[in-house]
Amino acid sequence: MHEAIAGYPTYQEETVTETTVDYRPMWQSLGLDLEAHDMLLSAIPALYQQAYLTQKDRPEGMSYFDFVMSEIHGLRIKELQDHKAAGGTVIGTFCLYVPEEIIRAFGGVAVGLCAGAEWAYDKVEQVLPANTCALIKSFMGFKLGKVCPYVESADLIIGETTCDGKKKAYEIFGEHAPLYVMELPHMKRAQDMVLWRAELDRLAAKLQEVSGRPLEAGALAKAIREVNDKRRALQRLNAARKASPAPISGLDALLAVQIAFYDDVPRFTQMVNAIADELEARVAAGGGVGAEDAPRLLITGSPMSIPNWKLFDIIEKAGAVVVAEEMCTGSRYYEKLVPETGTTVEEMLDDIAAKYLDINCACFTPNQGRVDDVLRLAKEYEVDGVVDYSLRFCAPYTIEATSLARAVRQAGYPYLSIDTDYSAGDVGQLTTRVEAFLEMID
Ligand code: BJ8
Repeated sequence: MHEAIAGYPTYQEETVTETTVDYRPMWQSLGLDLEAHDMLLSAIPALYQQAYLTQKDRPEGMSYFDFVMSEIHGLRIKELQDHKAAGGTVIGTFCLYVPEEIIRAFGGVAVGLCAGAEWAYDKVEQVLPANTCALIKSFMGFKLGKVCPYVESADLIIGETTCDGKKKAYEIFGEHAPLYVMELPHMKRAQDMVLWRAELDRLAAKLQEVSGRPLEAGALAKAIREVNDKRRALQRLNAARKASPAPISGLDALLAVQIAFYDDVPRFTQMVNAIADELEARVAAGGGVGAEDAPRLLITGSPMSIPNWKLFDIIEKAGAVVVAEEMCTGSRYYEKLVPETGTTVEEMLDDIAAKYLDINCACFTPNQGRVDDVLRLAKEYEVDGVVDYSLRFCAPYTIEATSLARAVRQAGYPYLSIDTDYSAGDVGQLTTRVEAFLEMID
């Protein structure tokens, strides 16, 4: 059991199936379809149990994330309602390019809304082509099916012009929710930075309108520090994974980043630092997860949102350990920090603009930075192979797989390309492919 954390109840080793508070009135007041929501909530514990609670040698600190998962639609949503009642805002996002620091500086709580499960596809396919990527269909399904209390809590949802699928889906999504779209350039030249920097001013003006507050330098500096602290904690946790044996599974490391998108920032930072302490002690003692000679893999590609644990689960149940992720639910999220030297709002927005445009998403062209990052991480984490994961029908990542595969193979690493969605229908086939890949590595 962990020490009590300021502002959060002490908790026991609870499981994801235990609920002590009746949240139904809250869900009803948010307009959820309670019957459909019950079905969703009854499915997640089984998935979590199968993927997470069957793992051996988990760090003790992961019990915090077990608890957070058990309260994903409960206590955290209650906290968001309390925050709103106290005059704050809840701002939904779908992409790494939306700066959380600016949202926080306006008294907002940023919550990631990308979803990792198939939901209400019957409704979704009335408005989107069936051959749309699972991430887009999923967020649309959670909205149309009225099962996401995060979407329904949001005062504003911020979209962005990344891939064509998202961009066009937002036009439909915006008919159902308060949506604002940022224009993200697709190149990184000087003129693109000018456009992007102006977009941050537009975003600030929009958030000022929604929150009723001005943007103050002190609040922005504090938000930059807090979000940097969160990223630094994740850097520590992930640096420990360079050790062999790895002190934490890829599944658990993935969960930490997935939860980073919606948990309370200072509390999350504190708990991740506690896990990092534990991992560093484990490494010093030579302890770890998986077999001594387990193949070490790097995964790169499309983001994986809760509860999309499918590929990690298959890989780790097949005997390998994922030690690094070049993904938005991975290193792209925590590797780079905003400088803490800015003193004026203008300087800080310049720094934020530069940090965010430096993310290497396949929506950009050219995108050599992603290749460089994959090769650098492969070397730093001493991996035995690279798995390139694309969501089916995602043109940016599936097309970029060609040049990435060439670079990875030229650098001497075995490479496996996986193209899948959120369904369980291909688990058997993926398992066979992963096992064959691991045999080849051996
Ligand atoms: S910064 S990866 S979060 S855009 S998988 S919806 S690209 S068709 S998610 Fe992403 Fe931001 Fe980039 Fe990250 Fe389109 Fe592809 Fe679907 Fe995607």
